[in-house]
Amino acid sequence: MPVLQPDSRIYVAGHRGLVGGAILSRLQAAGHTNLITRTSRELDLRDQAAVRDFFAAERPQFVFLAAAKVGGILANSTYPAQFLFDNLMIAANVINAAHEHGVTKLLNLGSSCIYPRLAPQPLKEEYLLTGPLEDTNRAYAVAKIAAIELCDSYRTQYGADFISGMPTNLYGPGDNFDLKGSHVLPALLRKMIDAKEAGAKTVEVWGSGTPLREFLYVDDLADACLFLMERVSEPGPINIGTGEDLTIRDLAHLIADVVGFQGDLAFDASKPDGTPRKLMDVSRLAALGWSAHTGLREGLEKTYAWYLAHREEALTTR
Ligand code: GFB
Repeated sequence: MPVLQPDSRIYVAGHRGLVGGAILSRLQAAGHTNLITRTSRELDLRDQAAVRDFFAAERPQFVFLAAAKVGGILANSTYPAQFLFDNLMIAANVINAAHEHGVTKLLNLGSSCIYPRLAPQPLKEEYLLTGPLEDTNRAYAVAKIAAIELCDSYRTQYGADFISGMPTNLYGPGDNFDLKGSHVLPALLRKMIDAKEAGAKTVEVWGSGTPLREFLYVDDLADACLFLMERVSEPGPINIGTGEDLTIRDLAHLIADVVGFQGDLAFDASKPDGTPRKLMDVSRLAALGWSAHTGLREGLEKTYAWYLAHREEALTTR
């Protein structure tokens, strides 16, 4: 199994995003000095020729594929063409260039929304492609499933050591706090902070509040990514989560408690609920020796503190 050396040439694709940023920090903290990054302005990963040239020039040995067009339920349902096209192109270009330029190992990152909408819970890896997907993120999910298939096909045909980690819903410092594009956790955190500061009496929560979601703190994910890179070499998705979920209503109450917002919640039934539940079965990763360690309240408190300290950056970089 290839091991990351302090001077290994490691490319983190998507280092400006929530996931890539956490992976980069984790690698720096572990003493890795030969880290390769490009902003999307410097390198458009949808551009095949540019990606090929980049790999030819930089010759990375390890690749963390954390670059993606991502967003919450509204962004996914409003821009399906972009979510499908951008993510297909990014995955195809990076995975193919990694093969052509002899990358030792690549970790492709996906999402729990790859599993069928009504799959049994918790979601086992083998449920992939056993039923219809959730409508609100079908385009994104199809691109992420294609990326897993690419990794597996390059493994089958060429012996490439490309693996796929599937994180549950993520959150943490560096998240997207734009209310139209963000996921539920940063959205509610921001709305409650704003409401508390403005003395508002209610905060709007989309949907019915009954869907269940699982949340993983992004530094735990970064830790899992390094673990997978060094210990796992097998086809198919590998779930990364906490194994615990809660309703959106309970999440809203927990965030209100952390923030100190004492008003009411107003549920907006005109907004979609999305999939009723997507709890990861994390027994495979647990059997390999990894489990999450940041509790939801602790992670929320850290994210809240980060947001307060970096509000301008959080609201202007997107
Ligand atoms: O996090 P979220 O946008 O995405 O929404 P998904 C989760 C749930 O929270 C839905 C509700 O039931 C939303 O209706 N919700 C309540 C809110 N208030 C809000 C709010 O203010 N903002 C948002 N965004 N939601 C995404 C997929 O699904 O999850 C992606 O679209 C990806 O493809 C990602 O898989 C992890 O969990 O429903």
